[in-house]
Amino acid sequence: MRRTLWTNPDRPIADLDELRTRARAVLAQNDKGTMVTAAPNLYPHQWSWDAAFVATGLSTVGVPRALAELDHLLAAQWDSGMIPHIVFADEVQFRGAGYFPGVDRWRTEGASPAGVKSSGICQPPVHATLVRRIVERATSRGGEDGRLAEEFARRTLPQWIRWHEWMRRARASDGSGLVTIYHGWESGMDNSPRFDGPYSRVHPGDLEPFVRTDTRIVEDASQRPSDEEYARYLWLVQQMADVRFDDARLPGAVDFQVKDVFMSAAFAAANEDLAVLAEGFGHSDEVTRLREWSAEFREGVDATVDPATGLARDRDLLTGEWISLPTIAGFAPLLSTADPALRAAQLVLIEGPDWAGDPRLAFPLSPSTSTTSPLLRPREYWRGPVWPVVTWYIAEAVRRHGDGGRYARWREASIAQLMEGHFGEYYEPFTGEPLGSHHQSWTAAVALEWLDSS
Ligand code: 9WN
Repeated sequence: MRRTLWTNPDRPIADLDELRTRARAVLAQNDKGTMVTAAPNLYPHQWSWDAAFVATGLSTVGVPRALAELDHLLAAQWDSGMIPHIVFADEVQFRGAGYFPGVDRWRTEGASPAGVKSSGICQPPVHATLVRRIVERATSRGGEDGRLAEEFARRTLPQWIRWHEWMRRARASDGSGLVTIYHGWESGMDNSPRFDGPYSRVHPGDLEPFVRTDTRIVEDASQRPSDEEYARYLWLVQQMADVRFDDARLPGAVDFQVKDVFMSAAFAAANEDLAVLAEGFGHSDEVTRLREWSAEFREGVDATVDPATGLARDRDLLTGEWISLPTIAGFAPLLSTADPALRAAQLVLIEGPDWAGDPRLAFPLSPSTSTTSPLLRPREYWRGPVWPVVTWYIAEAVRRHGDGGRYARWREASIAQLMEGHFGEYYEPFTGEPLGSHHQSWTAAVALEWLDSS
């Protein structure tokens, strides 16, 4: 039976026009001119994968501002080709708290481009997929928007290719078709139960003392990772900073090394999308290489599927063990697979009673951990809540593989979830309560995407 649905005591959204107006207002309010911060208070900087989703949302409003968002991110690209997971804004203050860990803790000076303040790790490479989306949207409109988007894609193509080259070289040169991450933050799904095993083997040594700021902003600490988890996060940052984020030294220096299946599937998809863009500009050598990578990672991801559960798996590189847990990352093949039987089986699973088809859910949308798993924690960050951005990203991949019907169903449910009006970072699956940050940029961005694609 469903629990009582959460209702906004202030002002829920009345209709789709208002949803659009309010989503635009969230992005406008979080826009600092050069970057749209990931959230007004909790995340007052630019995050890598957030920026890609934000840009596609912005492109429904105005193409030049969308492209500027990506240019800002690209200006932080390291010489190695890596795009850092955070580009820090200057002088951002919130209740005197700011974001922790800030740039000082990262010790990336000298590694980041001159004048840029960044972290030293990456996030999922969704960018090329969303650049393609922006270009397609803009060119279908034609006129100045189309010209600007094409010119942007042509100009930045070498940078996106360098980013992909870096990922293939620094994180997947073993030919496994799977990307290695050295920190849960790289996955974007920070404290997902997928990482509990690998994190249980991270034992912080002589850790610089720290004071968190996130729990001053999200006052219900149960919606955020624990202090113990944070100590591990910071220990890994310290280990990487100690070797100056040198790609060649990370394998010998870091206590967390995981083959991330969701990131790998995002990379497979993004290589195909970059190939399509490169093809448009006549870069035929690049097209061949990008399609080879796309196939390599597509196959890498398919090969992780656990026959017992039908879900894709991460692998702990330090123990060699598969991580077979029921999290949303298990649906990675929906982003990338070319195998119709695998796609069909995963679609049945994701709409089944352990996932979006659980009748107890407030909305028929997949939570970040299966509702029938003892690991589910419905309020805690990546351990259970529904993340609107993930819903849209998977739905968009499904639509692009030809399943407009499913896209439409998920669209309806996701819009219904967002009508409460806070643009939550994530949502309690059974009540629909918005949790974490409010006015989260990528949530507003995907609201605009849903509205732009009926
Ligand atoms: C650490 C900005 C980011 C998202 C991540 C999400 C969260 C940061 C944090 O916020 O991570 O990178 O401090 O918790 O997990 O996916 O990009 O929205």
